[in-house]
Amino acid sequence: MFGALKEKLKKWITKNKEGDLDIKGHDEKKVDKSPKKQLSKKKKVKKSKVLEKQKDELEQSLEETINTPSEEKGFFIKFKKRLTEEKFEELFEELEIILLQNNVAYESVESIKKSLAEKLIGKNLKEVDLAEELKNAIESILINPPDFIKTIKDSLEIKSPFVIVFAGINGSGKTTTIAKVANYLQKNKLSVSLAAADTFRAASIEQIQQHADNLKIHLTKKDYGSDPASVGFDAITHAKKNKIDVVLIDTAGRMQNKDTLMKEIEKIVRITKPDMKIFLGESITGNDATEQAKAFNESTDITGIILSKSDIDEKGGTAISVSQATGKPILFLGTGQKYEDLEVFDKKKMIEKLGL
Ligand SMILES: Nc1nc2c(ncn2[C@@H]2O[C@H](COP(=O)(O)OP(=O)(O)OP(=O)(O)O)[C@@H](O)[C@H]2O)c(=O)[nH]1
Ligand SMILES: [Mg+2]
Repeated sequence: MFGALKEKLKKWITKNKEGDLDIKGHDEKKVDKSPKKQLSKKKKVKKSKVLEKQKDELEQSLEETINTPSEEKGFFIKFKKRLTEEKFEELFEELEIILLQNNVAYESVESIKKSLAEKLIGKNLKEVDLAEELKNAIESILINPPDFIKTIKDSLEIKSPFVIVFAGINGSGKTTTIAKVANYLQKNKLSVSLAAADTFRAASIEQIQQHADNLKIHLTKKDYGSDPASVGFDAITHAKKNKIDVVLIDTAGRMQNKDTLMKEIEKIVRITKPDMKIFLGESITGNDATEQAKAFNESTDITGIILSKSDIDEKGGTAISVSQATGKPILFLGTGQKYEDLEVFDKKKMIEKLGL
């Protein structure tokens, strides 16, 4: 994960951390070169404000130099190389492109920009830790999930079984992830059963039956075409009778913009009253996954997100933006096709993966 993004961020930091900025001349030259900026009246006003600010800074810098004991003065006057607002815009423009190209949603790019602006404008880049500031800016838009196992065990003290519905568009990894989650729950000493509530896609029941057999767990199923909500309901009845701790309900892949399909998931939720509603998104689909997560959240108020296929996602921006877009945490990352390839989401780990 983050292969491409990590490299680009590293280059951006290395390039800029030397703080080779001069508030005198350098900025102005760059501004004059841009014909777009010359044409824009608004920008001209902004520019004159910026130049005024630079002038103030220059004067302040000169004053500080004058007040500095002579032995501390160089032969030339040392200007303080502080990052102006305009220079920050220039510096961030490059980072913005890197982030957008790597699937970070625009909204999240704006948040990162705001955090960085607060930390960097007016500072000498040589005196700030650019990697640290970027790390903090990204970390601030991530959400750590609550402890998955503890949440379930706490709830089981009150009622049983604990019911989880998985939703997401076709091929996003729902069925595979359900098997991974079942395996994870078993490893944590919780009994599990599955519900084949995808009665729509050909071979979907055989696929989940295979996982149930491999993991030696019960699967509640009905014929293709039967009501998915009733499969979920039957699975809960079976779990109650057999004292099974957790029921995982598989659903059919549905497009988030197709009303009828969205309504179907709402019906499953209404009938089975799940304790958790998990949205499955494919990490590699970038902004599509983020938009789908938003739509599912608006429709069924999801508990959290699992991003599958993070092992083949070189960009990784979805993992950076999806929580901010929905206000919901990523619970797990899917990291491969084996049952063990499920990683609990952790902000710190994620930042480490980014190399920051
Ligand atoms: N590399 C990788 N592949 C994954 C991961 N999760 C799922 N897959 C693969 O993605 C494909 C689709 O997974 P499914 O679990 O069938 O997806 P689904 O959402 O149930 O699909 P539908 O039932 O058609 O809606 C399969 O080939 C899985 O092996 C993952 O974390 N990493
Ligand atoms: Mg499936």
